[in-house]
Order: sequence, then structure tokens, then C-alpha cells
Amino acid sequence: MFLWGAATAAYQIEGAVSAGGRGPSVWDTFSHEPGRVRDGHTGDTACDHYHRWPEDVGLLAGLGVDSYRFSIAWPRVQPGGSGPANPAGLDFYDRLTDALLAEGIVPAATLFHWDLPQPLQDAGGWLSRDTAHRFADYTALVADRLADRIPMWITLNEPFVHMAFGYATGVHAPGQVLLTGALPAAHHQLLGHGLATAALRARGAERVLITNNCTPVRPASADPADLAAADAYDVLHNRLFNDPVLLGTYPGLDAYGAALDCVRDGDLELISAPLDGLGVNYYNPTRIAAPDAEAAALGLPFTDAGITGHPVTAFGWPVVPDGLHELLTGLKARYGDALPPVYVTENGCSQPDEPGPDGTVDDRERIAYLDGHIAAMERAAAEGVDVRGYYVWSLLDNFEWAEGYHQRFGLVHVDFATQRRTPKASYHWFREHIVRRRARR
Ligand code: PNW
Repeated sequence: MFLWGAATAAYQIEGAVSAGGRGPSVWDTFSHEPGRVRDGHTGDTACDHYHRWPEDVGLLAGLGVDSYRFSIAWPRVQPGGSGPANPAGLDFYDRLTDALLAEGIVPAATLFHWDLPQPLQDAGGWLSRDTAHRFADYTALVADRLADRIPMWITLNEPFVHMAFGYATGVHAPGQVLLTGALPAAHHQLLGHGLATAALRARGAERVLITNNCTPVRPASADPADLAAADAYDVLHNRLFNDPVLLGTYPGLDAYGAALDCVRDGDLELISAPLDGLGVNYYNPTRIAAPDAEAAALGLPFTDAGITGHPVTAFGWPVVPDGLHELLTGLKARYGDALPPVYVTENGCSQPDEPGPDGTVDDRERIAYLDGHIAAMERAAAEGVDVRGYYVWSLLDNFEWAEGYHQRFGLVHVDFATQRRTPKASYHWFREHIVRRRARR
């Protein structure tokens, strides 16, 4: 059955950062450092989902989704990042899981959506190989409690974005600016994925996936220098994370003058263990040109030339629905039979939505965005890509990382002063869309 769903992540919605014995994560530390997040926003309260989850499950039920993708906060389960489980942390996800199941909603749990326990960061974070083993231990604790009821598991969310923003450019937690020095964070996250996959399998998990943020890369011109730059970018953003998982090999990093010296014998076997699906998050394509002076000074073999001639979201991200078709068919072309079923685990857009005088939110740009992207996905499916699910990012307006509460991605408006939730026009549209698609089957 095709899964229509909505997605969130723990630090972006839960708040209650010290409730139930939760420990600090890198995002607590980072968001409290001056100048890191726009206007000093933090996830301290966010959508207060930790307390308001019954209302949010009600919103999911009203939306009529087949599945809900949420993430489990490692610092709730293991406040210090290692050792025995904190029962109160697991209890929270246990209640949520049962409430979803009672509504007939398939829980899809992401185990790591960037909220590393701070003590593990203090020991090196994902630059340290040990973190991969800690992640497997944490995964085992969660699966011991929940693998009997959660059928769908996503080990990591977007290891590329976490490596690139967290460790290379520093715009996300933990805020390190290491450029190519960030590469071990790619391998150690992927090793963590492999070890966690084994832990999940050993506990009978039904479906195991990884979610990669993928972008179709378009060269700025047919000039060989632009083509080479586009290839180098594709290596970094897409193939560095998809190839080891699906093919058991890393792409060459010569264009970066770098090598993954931290890979040990046996790692790639773990990382390439068969999966039940590839989660793909798609927002926009990328247009790449040969490095300009600034990029060259940083040792980067490409420049982001920007996509022009398309509408943009409130974030300034170009709206290119065809890019999702290009991405999905491109994955099929590259990986062939090695490509497992694909789940679009995030797709959506930010708009400056505010309720009008009548209290409704008329987010017609979001409806157009979702409609266009779903159509592009369905064209790829008709051409033979095995797509099994589509999750809107996001159920709720939430803490949008470095942008704080300034970017609203929700199907449901959240007034952060009162925590009042207002379903937007797109919520009603998506509900009807799901009904129409079910009728077609
Ligand atoms: C994803 N980019 O992050 C995350 O999984 C979500 O937590 C986040 O809220 C959502 O997309 C919207 O940003 C991304 O710049 C962050 O290419 C940045 C990029 C892509 C995805």
C-alpha cells in the first residue's frame, strides 16, 4: 500500500527540553549560543508537542494520513548518550506509538534527526568512530521497547546536511567549520547506520531505511569545467551517501583533494546491508558551475550558480517540481536493481502564512507546490520507479533550525505565543488528495 504521510522531527516540535529526564543535545547548546540562530530562537518550547501530542495525533487523524514520520530524541532515551535507557524517555514514544496505532496510522520513526547528546559531542561527536557504536547501542534500547509496534525505521535523517552544515560550514549544530575536515562525519554516520541496521534486524524490525537529502545536479553550461564541477558536487551531496549504502563503495574524492582514511575493513559491508527502502528528501535541484575565486580559496571544486527563472519559497528556495521526477528517474538510472523501493520522506515549502481576518490560512502556493511535486513523483512512478510513500514536510510549523521560527513549513499553522494550531488550506487540500488517491486504487 502506498503511504501518504506527514513528517516532523523531535527538536523541531517537542520543546520540554528538561522534562522526563531529557539531557542536552548539540542543538540545545548551539541554539543558546548568541548569533547562531536567527533572533536567538531556541527549541526550548517549540510546538510543545511533548505535552500536546494527543492534540497533534488528532490533527494527523483528521488529515487522514496512512503514516506519520517523527523522530526519537536520543537525549530523551539516553540523556548522557550512553548507558541504560531512561524509562521516562521511552515511555513518551511508547504512548505516541500506541496512540498512532489506535488511529490506524503507521508510525515511521527516525532514530537520528541531528540532536546528538551533548556529552557525545564533547567526546568528538560524529568525527569520532565511537559515536557510531553509541548510536547502535541507543538504537538497540529503542528497538527493544518499540520494534514490536513500529514497523518502519529510518536510521539517519540527511547525513549530508548534518555533515555539511554541522561540521563543514558550521551553520547548524555543532557549529564546526572544518570544510573537508568534516568528511569523517560522513563515514561515521554511515557506519552508525550500518551498525543500527544490524541492531534493528536482530530485533525483528520490519522495514529499515535511511533518509538521504538528494538534489539533482544541473551543470550551469556544457563547458567541461562546469561539467566537472557538477560531477564533483554530485559526488559530495548525493553519491557520498547513496553509493556506500546501495553499492558498497565510496565515490572518489580526488576533486576535493581528500580521502576517507577513516574507513576500516568490514565497514562497507555493514553500511551496504540490504535495506527495505531508500528515504529521499527533496526540496530543489542545484545548478553548479566551475569554482569562482571564493570557492577556489576555500578549496572547493564548485560554485552554486543558483537556479533562476522559477518562483521561490519564503526561504528563497526555487520551486522546481520537475526536479523530483529528474531525481527519482536519475536514482533508478544510476542504481538500477540495487535501488530499493523509494519513499519520499520529506517534501514541502515554507511560506509566510498567517491566519486572515476569518481565521483561515490561505496557503495556495503550498497547495500548488505539493500538487506539482506529487504529479512529478507519479510521473516517475509511471516510468518504473518503485515509489511507496510521500510525506509532507511538515505537519506543523516548527523550529526551522538556523532560521528559528521564521520559516513556516506546516500544513498546520502554529501560533507560538499561544500554541494554538490552525489547519491551513493545504491541510484540507492534502486530506482530500489522499481520499481521491484511495478512490483511484
Ligand atoms: C531538511 N538545504 O533539512 C530537514 O530534514 C528538516 O528538518 C528541515 O526542517 C527541512 O529540510 C526544511 O529545511 C534541510 O539547504 C536543510 O539544502 C537544508 C537543506 C535541505 C534540507
